[in-house]
Amino acid sequence: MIMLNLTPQGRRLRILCRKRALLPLKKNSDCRNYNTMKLAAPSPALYIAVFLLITTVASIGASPPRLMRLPASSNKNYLTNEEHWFNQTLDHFSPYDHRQFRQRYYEYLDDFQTPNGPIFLKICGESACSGITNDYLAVLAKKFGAAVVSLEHRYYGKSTPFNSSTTENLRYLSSKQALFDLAAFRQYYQESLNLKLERSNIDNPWFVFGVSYSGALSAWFRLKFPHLTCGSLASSAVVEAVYNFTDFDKQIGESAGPECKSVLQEITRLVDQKLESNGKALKTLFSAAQLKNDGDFMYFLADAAVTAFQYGNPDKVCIPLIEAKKAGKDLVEAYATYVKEYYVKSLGVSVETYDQQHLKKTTLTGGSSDRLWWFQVCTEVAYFQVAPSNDSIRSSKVDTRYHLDLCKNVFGEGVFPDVNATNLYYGGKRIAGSKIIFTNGSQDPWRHASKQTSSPEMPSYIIKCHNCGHGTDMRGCPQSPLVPEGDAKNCSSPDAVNTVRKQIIEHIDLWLSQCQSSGACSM
Ligand SMILES: *[C@@H]1O[C@H](CO)[C@@H](O)[C@H](O)[C@H]1NC(C)=O
Ligand SMILES: *[C@@H]1O[C@H](CO)[C@@H](O)[C@H](O)[C@H]1NC(C)=O
Ligand SMILES: *[C@@H]1O[C@H](CO)[C@@H](O)[C@H](O)[C@H]1NC(C)=O
Ligand SMILES: *[C@@H]1O[C@H](CO)[C@@H](O)[C@H](O)[C@H]1NC(C)=O
Ligand SMILES: *[C@@H]1O[C@H](CO)[C@@H](O)[C@H](O)[C@H]1NC(C)=O
Ligand SMILES: *[C@@H]1O[C@H](CO)[C@@H](O)[C@H](O)[C@H]1NC(C)=O
Ligand SMILES: CC(=O)N[C@H]1CO[C@H](CO)[C@@H](O)[C@@H]1O
Repeated sequence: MIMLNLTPQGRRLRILCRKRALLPLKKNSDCRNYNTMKLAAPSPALYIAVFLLITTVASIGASPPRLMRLPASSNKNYLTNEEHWFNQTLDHFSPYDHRQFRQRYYEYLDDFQTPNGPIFLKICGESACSGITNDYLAVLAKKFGAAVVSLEHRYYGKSTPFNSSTTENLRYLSSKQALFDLAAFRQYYQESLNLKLERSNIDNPWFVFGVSYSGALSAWFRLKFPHLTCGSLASSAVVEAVYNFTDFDKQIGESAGPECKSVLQEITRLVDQKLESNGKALKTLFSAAQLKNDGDFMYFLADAAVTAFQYGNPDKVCIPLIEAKKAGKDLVEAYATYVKEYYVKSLGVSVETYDQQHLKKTTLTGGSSDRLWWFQVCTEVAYFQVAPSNDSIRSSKVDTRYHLDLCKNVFGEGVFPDVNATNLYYGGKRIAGSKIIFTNGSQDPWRHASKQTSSPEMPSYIIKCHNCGHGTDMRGCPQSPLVPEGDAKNCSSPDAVNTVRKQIIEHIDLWLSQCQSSGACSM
């Protein structure tokens, strides 16, 4: 019943043991042999024994909303973008509903030490997953002789259960369903590999990885399915659902520094005034006349600055604005230039993604991840990026009401996030997991929704440098455009990144070997 196509070119599975010079070598072997583990208690319910293989040409999705905006637009940025598919359960929590949908995944086996090497599950988050990105995970896969597999998040990209995204159709879009997808996929893939290798009841050691929302999924996967993975790297993982996320704006102020912050605040004051006197001309200046709602417009302007800090490009926004201030130039015009030239043109962010009229559209298009992520924000995690009452950078128009109105306008009456329930389910910053590495970038506003202090078996590292943003450990600096293999040489302190990477390698090495010696992932 299972059709396998693990090695289409037949050349990928290697028998040879590779040297991994960077790992401390133990005993007298020149490569660690991660023995297979016996499955502790295979749960038949988890096994998905069906999948189909369809070849379609990969398309590059539109830039995702709010959290991650990384355009990985060229093929050299991927280890692979050859698509594979399998049939996933639509509702994991209903005993009556047996509907399925096609979920897309990728596999990269070039570095795999067959048959017993580790399997790295790279979790895809809130955007189309167009392949396995060539970030620092590529380096880790080489070092550990690992296979890399990656599953597209349900509803995003081509893994769409329905042909439109009405609020009714979005009811199975949640992190809880997504985690179960990963568990089912993990079992399916292991089974496929065993069949391919003509063996049964064997588990390779698995390790999960993710950045940002998928970083949270990575931590939560280890929390909820400890028997299915030896450990987790949760990079810039937003594990705490936050209702009024005022720390976000505060961090932007800290990342900007006093001089840049005060210019940004002055711009917000001027913009707020102009919005009252001649809003239309103001919006036209920013080429954003389509944003009829003032809140949408102010959110757009706030996000344009945020993105520079979040992805390690603080100088792109601060230097021209500070210069304009010193030269006595029109600050609103200077900011409009930054927004149009850098945020829209260079980063490729579309003004439309801020337009609630656009967010209401339920037809499936490349850009529909905006609506999808907002649905997750409006139902589970909030992270409402509201202006703090004192000393804020963003306009006070971007408040709690704005976000709640958006949720209601875009998805309908009664749609709002129950963050308490989310944090009750996962534990938030008090997550009671084990063998999870948390990493954060010092300049990243999202780190305040992450776990920034270590606890037993859950080390937390912060990478401190001028341009260390979201996911720096995996992606280097800056993160857009993507740096192949997460090269850290352009981080203002490569040492800060390399020190944390060394720790990551040690944890992975230790936990994989513990997995091996205990004979089960969960120990
Ligand atoms: C997956 O589901 C589709 C649609 O229901 C079905 O046609 C196909 O046979 C399934 N694939 C496998 C391998 O069972
Ligand atoms: C979308 O799906 C519904 C229900 O499955 C179906 O009735 C409808 O014809 C589909 N529409 C399109 C455009 O495919
Ligand atoms: C969020 O902020 C709003 C407006 O300031 C306030 O009314 C509300 O109580 C806050 N909610 C929480 C959970 O902090
Ligand atoms: C408001 O922010 C300013 C500047 O950071 C600070 O000096 C002041 O103490 C803050 N006031 C309150 C009430 O928090
Ligand atoms: C969420 O929890 C906080 C703190 O325990 C409480 O003050 C608040 O009322 C709760 N909110 C809801 C909507 O239950
Ligand atoms: C890294 O920095 C060098 C020197 O400043 C520059 O030429 C290069 O384009 C930068 N690379 C990236 C990916 O930003
Ligand atoms: C491990 C670590 O460096 N944690 C720090 C992360 O950032 C917070 C807030 O700045 C500090 O309090 C932690 O010590």
